[in-house]
Amino acid sequence: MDSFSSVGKKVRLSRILRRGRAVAFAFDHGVEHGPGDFPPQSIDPKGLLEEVISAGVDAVMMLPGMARLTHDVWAGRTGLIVKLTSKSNMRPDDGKLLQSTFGYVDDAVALSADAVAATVYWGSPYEDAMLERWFAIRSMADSYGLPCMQLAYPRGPTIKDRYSLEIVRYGARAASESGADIIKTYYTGSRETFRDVVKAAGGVPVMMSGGPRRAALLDFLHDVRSVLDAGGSGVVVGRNVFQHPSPGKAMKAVLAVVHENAEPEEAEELAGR
Ligand code: FBP
Repeated sequence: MDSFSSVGKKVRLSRILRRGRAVAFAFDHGVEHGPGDFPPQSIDPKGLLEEVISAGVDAVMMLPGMARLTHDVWAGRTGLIVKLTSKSNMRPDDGKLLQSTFGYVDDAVALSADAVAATVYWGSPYEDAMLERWFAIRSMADSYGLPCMQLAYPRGPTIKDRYSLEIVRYGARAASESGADIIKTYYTGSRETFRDVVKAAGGVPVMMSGGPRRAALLDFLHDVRSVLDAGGSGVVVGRNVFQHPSPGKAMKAVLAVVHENAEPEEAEELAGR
């Protein structure tokens, strides 16, 4: 018989991954990069969330404070992933390879989260501290039946190219061996290489991390298509949506690729309309 918490985890996961796929909106940049990341059309948190939620996004990922501020917009309309670690960009360089606690699993439960998320910088000089934090979150989340997403981001002095296949798949494998229920990681630049990342994760759903805004939305939609063709489960996207002149339309295009199997060109038309 399943335990209560494994049932809870399955049910919550199904609120985020629809038939095994999802588009989540990454919205923690106000801390990670600062408000300068948001162009004028995206600076108002509630207005931006209204656009992406109306477009049909499966879940929003944000820090506890932002979830509290905006609950009247997201409640009952989309999944909530509460991210429990972060860091500002104002830190000196040697501190940028560590994320701090930004809330607790209790806060996520209180906010009615469907999942929690935490970053691990694999290869960081602070890898040990980040793993302590990860396992504290993961074991508490397990007891509440809350799925745990790991932002598996290899970065540190030994890592020459954080987007290379060897490094990304190492991070993905390490994430699955550390008990992640969903892995969010960098795109390796091709369908073939991303397929190896998905294989290395051994069955844990792998979602692409959006990354800096691509020159054209169409380029980004092609990346998303390749991730799906490689067996990936979708995308957690921030800048490629909120830095687009029309975030709601960009989100609709991404959703069309992920959930309707639309070709990128066809989906892009939706963003232009
Ligand atoms: P994007 O789609 O904008 O890349 O968002 C994903 C994300 O992981 C955010 O959650 C986070 O704020 C940001 O990227 C961190 O980016 P980096 O550490 O590479 O500057």
